[in-house]
Amino acid sequence: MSPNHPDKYLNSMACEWIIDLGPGYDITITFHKFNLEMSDDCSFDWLTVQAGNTPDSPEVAKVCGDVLPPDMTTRGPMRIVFQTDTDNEFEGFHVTWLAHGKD
Ligand SMILES: [Ca+2]
Repeated sequence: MSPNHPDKYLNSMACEWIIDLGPGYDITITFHKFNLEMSDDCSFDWLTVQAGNTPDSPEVAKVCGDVLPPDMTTRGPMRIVFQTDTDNEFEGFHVTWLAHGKD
């Protein structure tokens, strides 16, 4: 969940979540609520999902606005980053995750 959800998130935040159960697991996230400041290139407030556990991991998606994103799955660990700019706060997001063994 974004900080303060379901109340508004704060300005100038950078949050990171790493879901890492080791290489034997895939991770799927499901969005239940999603409302971030909208911009064409998601440069104001945004959430990114990366396949891996480091800042250099490949990006799966970068999302903003108020359209509920689809489920997303990574093979192995997932890194989620939420960043906001200096004005216009919204209610943020609520995400749950599941791990699946590869067997
Ligand atoms: Ca903002």
